[in-house]
Amino acid sequence: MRPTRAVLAALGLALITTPAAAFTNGDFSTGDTTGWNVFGDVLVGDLDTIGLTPDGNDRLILTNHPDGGVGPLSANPAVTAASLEASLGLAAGTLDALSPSGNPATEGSGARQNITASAGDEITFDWQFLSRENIGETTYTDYFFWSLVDTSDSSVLIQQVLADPSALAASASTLYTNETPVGSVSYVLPSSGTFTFSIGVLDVQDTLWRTGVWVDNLVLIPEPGTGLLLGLGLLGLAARRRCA
Ligand SMILES: [Ca+2]
Ligand SMILES: [Ca+2]
Ligand SMILES: [Ca+2]
Repeated sequence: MRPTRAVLAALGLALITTPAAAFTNGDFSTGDTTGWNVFGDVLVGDLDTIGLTPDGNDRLILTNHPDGGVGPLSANPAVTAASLEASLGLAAGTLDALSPSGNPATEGSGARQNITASAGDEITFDWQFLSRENIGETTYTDYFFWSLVDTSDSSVLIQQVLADPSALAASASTLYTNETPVGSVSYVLPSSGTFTFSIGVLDVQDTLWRTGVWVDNLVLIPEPGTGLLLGLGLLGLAARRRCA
């Protein structure tokens, strides 16, 4: 049976509005870490998990606990920086090199997920960094980073520290004394492929004075032209068939 113009138009609209690929469970609405490989102290929970007032929205929470008498928030403690580096597929020395003070990363936690995407697609996500480290601390520079590595040749697209104690201000958290504002990342992919997206939070210099991070709303936005052109192409095909 020949497809009707209406069917083809609907297909065209679907191509315009449906993302080509996406993060699995990027909003953590499953209430767990489905779709993610996690290492160390990582769990899904609302803001009360990190000592703030809950708002009904689950996030991915990563910490570098334990710290003194405060244990991990999940069933698992933070792992050594060397172990985390290997688990996230990062080159040896990456986590020391990222340390804002240059002092060594000691222990932490992280998460990773592979995504397939095209050049021009945009990765976006939200985050917040909370810590018992002092505001402006320059020795024990606990930090939060994200990384994108091409799985085909292990080339690094970006490895970036998103927060450290220099960005802290006072917090109302019952678990951490200081926090950053909520941050948002937006990154347009320069190439197509399959990429390992990873995030992590590290203790630096010692394993004390805890830090926690939440991450949420991970989205892969298709490059605007692709879907639109496909959709318009199908509409054009439908129109031509109708006239034939
Ligand atoms: Ca969420
Ligand atoms: Ca620790
Ligand atoms: Ca620390």
